[in-house]
Amino acid sequence: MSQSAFIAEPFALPFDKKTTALVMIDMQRDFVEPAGFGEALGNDVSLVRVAIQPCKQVLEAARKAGLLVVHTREGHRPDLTDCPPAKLTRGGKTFIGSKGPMGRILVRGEAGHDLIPELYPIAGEPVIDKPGKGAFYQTDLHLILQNRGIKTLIVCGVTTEVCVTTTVREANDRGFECLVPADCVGSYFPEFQKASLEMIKAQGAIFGWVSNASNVIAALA
Ligand code: TIU
Repeated sequence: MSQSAFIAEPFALPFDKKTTALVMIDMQRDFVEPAGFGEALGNDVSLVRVAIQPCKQVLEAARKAGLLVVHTREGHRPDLTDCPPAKLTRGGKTFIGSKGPMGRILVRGEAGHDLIPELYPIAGEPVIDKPGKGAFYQTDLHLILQNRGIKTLIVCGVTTEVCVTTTVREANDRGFECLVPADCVGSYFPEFQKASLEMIKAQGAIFGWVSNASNVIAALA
């Protein structure tokens, strides 16, 4: 047994490397680089870019420790048939599917939809294409985790209050224990970042644990 524990709040989280996976949420050019969906919505992407280096360090530690690594991408079919009409128009404007400097926004196969080079998947790491905010909705993520006997998830990525916590809340309902390293998740809104992290660990870890990159790296070493 390789049972160990992550230093975390509100208390330490025991884990086994064999049953732990790293889930990297939507670290796509459309959210993290200028001129993508994030910026089209009126956000400053520099606020989420601070998570890139800590994510890279955790990704490298997870690979070295032999963890299952899963990446997700939010996006849609080129004909947008999988995009709900209510999602197509935000703030009265149409962004998804429209042409931007990195191709059609949030459309699969376009440059902006791709994962950022700093965190690019390597062979053997599943990439989950998801049409929604949560990584389980209309995807085979649960099946992939279940087939590998995964019990614990380290969840990183963007944005903290949207796709990260939607995924963590549902993962908790599905029986997974979720650890969120605070410096490995990013938000365009500092106040949402703070509140989202507090919500996860409140009430005795109501739907997860919060830690940081250095604690995760130390526990995986
Ligand atoms: N807008 C925003 O904060 N996030 C998203 O639209 N998607 C993800 O969080 N990936």
